[in-house]
Amino acid sequence: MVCMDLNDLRKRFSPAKILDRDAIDGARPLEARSLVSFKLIAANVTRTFAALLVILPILVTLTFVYRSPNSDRPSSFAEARVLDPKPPFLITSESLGSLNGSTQPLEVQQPQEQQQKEQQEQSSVDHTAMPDDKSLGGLLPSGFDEASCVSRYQSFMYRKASPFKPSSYLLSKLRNYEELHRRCGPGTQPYNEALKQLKSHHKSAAPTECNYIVWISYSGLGNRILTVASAFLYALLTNRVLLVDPGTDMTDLFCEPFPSTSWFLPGDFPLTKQFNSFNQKSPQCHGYMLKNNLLNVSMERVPPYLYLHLGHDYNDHDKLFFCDEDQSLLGKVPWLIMRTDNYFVPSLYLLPSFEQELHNLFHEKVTIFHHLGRYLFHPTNQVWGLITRYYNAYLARADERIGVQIRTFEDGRGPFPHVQEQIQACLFKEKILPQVSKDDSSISSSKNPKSIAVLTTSLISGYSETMRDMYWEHPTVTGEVVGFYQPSHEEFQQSHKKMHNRKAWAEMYLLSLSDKLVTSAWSTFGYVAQGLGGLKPWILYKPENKKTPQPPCGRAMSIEPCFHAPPFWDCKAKRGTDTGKIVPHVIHCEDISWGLKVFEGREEL
Ligand SMILES: Nc1nc2c(ncn2[C@@H]2O[C@H](COP(=O)(O)OP(=O)(O)OP(=O)(O)O)[C@@H](O)[C@H]2O)c(=O)[nH]1
Ligand SMILES: [Mg+2]
Repeated sequence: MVCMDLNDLRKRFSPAKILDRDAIDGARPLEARSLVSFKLIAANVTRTFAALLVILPILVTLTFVYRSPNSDRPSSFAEARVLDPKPPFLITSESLGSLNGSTQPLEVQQPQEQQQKEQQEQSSVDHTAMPDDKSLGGLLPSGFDEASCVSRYQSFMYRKASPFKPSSYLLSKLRNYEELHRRCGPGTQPYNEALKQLKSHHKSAAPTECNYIVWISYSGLGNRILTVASAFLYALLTNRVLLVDPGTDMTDLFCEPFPSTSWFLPGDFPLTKQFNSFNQKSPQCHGYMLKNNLLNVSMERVPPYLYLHLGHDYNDHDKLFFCDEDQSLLGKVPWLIMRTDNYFVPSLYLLPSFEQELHNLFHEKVTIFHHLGRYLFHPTNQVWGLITRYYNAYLARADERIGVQIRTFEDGRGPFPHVQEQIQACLFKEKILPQVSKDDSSISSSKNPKSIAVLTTSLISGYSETMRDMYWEHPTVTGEVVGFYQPSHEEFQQSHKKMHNRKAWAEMYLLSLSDKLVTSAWSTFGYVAQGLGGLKPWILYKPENKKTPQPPCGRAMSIEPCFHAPPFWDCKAKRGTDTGKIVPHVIHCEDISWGLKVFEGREEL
């Protein structure tokens, strides 16, 4: 294992330049909010005037005024605000349409018939000309029934517009992939043909029209989101079709991402029963076969399927997956069955055969999970209900939203005083929150002080409660008011429970809607939030020996997740090497010195 001193790494980058980047991360919320307000208000105004035109002729005059060149439609956020006294960004049940924790439209009573009709009309709109913001810059395809997955086309109302635009090459690659998935997905003739190979028990595969990568559901939810994204990128790079094992809860959490087909592995897939027993000693395991000379790169005849063991405990033979020679062998195998709990994307960059394509797909290298995550992961209506109800109730009205994700890997439950101290030290030192004043008698003169909503997520409630009490008991030195909100405290991981996982997903998503984000080292839960949000978080470093780390936190170098268990192998020279030093844009992570992450390069700072 190659370790690297993080201080060495940090010293290489200038803090002054980091500040410039802060400005980019923090600059969007007003723009996004004004856009939402503008859209909702514009829609309301249009409807109201249409009705008034029929009923009251006198309003014709007003209509003229409205249509006069100077008062055409509200052209800016400021103007829109005047028309709508409601806080900007507050999404009403009307605008949410059929969202009610169910995939069915809301039951609408007689007097609301008109409203229902409008909703139906809205959901049958042809999206071929979807506006850029609604389609997330063209990432999202058209052709979905909106009501079945409300989050897909409503996420833009809650998110800041991404500062990163997907490349046109990525967009065309996604559209081609969707076509491939439609042609080869479950139930199609090529799929049935490929299945025959699995059922035939022949030792070697005949070429198939379509090849597949099957993702086995494994590990905590944060890890699963990262590994599905990794497997999808691998599918894009190798022209395979990604099929997702639904496990116990994947269909309850995520909508279908590809139109007119399914990414879920059908229930009768012949290998599903073996998923649990696949391991590094399975006769079909890629690493096992290499180790026992049952497979070699010059082989013409390959098995119909291979099991890829890419979990954190994988061995040197399993790791040969990350070598070009092995990729050319794997390319001939119709079915690859993958189990991983790691975001392995950074190491794909180190394969010469993938490198150029990755550059073409992602001009901004750090946006891989950001774009693929926004493209793939749409909360189901049940989870979207959890997200939007919480957002509208507690976060929508704040002037600034801060996300703080607290995950400890200590023995025992906590709260731990050294972690409490660390959180506070980080928030103050980095000026994420204002200090509290010792002078309790000082009263803010403003009737409407700036409000900051802090969304905390943690398995326990203690940390958030202490901070909340502190900001209630003392004024801030700036006069700002600070509220703390924590949606759940599940006490411990309970992955077998539906509502537990729904809440975990909702909380990752809510964190991603923050203006600024603080995450915990080592946590994939935090990586998902930062990646979806396009936020460079402050990372709370992992405490050692129950002591508050110094410094308590540091700014991440990029929004990309960290690959916790990368290989350290030079495939060409066939010897160990530090894979964090091969290309400038794949370096060691801030929170795990032996991990790898994608980084833009010096210019990013
Ligand atoms: N609701 C909620 N659940 C959490 C929180 N932190 C951890 N969990 C639960 O614990 C699981 C932890 O697994 P991951 O999602 O992979 O997150 P992680 O921080 O990388 O943790 P490990 O995988 O256990 O190392 C989550 O999926 C949740 O089930 C939290 O803040 N809120
Ligand atoms: Mg994890």
